[in-house]
Amino acid sequence: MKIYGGPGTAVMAPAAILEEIGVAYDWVDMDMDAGAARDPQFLKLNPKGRVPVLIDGDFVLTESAAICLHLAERFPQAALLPAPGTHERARAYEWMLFLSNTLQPALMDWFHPDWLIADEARHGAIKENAAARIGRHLAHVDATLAARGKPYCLGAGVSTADFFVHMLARWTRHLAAPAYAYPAIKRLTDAMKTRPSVIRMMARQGIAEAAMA
Ligand SMILES: N[C@@H](CCC(=O)N[C@@H](CS)C(=O)NCC(=O)O)C(=O)O
Repeated sequence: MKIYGGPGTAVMAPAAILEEIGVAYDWVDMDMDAGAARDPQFLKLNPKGRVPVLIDGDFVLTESAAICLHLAERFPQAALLPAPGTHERARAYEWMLFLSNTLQPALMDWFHPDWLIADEARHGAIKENAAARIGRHLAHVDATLAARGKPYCLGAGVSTADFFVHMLARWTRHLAAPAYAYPAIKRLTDAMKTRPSVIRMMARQGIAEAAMA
């Protein structure tokens, strides 16, 4: 297995899941600021010009959430997803889809208003709008976790969704109201930060503990 990403990017969750499973993998550390995702060689792997990319033998897979789900299904012994066809499995999909198609894009709008509109004078308004959406989505995550009364998205056991929440929560650390301000999200991310897999992923990507907030 090989995974391409830049430290702290959307590779965090899949890489932590590789660590959790205990499978050996090569980490391809890309310099995102230098435009490594737009390098012609990399674009042959992922024409979308985004990380992460997983190489599983001769199989190439993109999209962070898809990689997490693929790894959980390929290595069922790690028990990162409930049994197929169950309501709990559907709940896992519900979490993964909400996180990746609602919260994650709002975060990308906050980080990259320039991807939406060139006029810098309007970037402040875009960020403000994105921050408001992020706040609503975090409040929803927090309320859902609190209502369940258990630390993880699906209850007592860790799943792919918890690795995703841990990753996206870190991305909010520079917002006025970061994810860690929400008690149930903080409980989840505190639990994730003590997992050896997450600690190994952070170390391998060179992400300092202090920067985790
Ligand atoms: N939908 C994709 C989005 C991934 C994405 O946006 N990755 C960012 C880093 S977090 C990226 O590759 N950006 C390219 C760049 O900054 O040039 C996924 O979830 O894998």
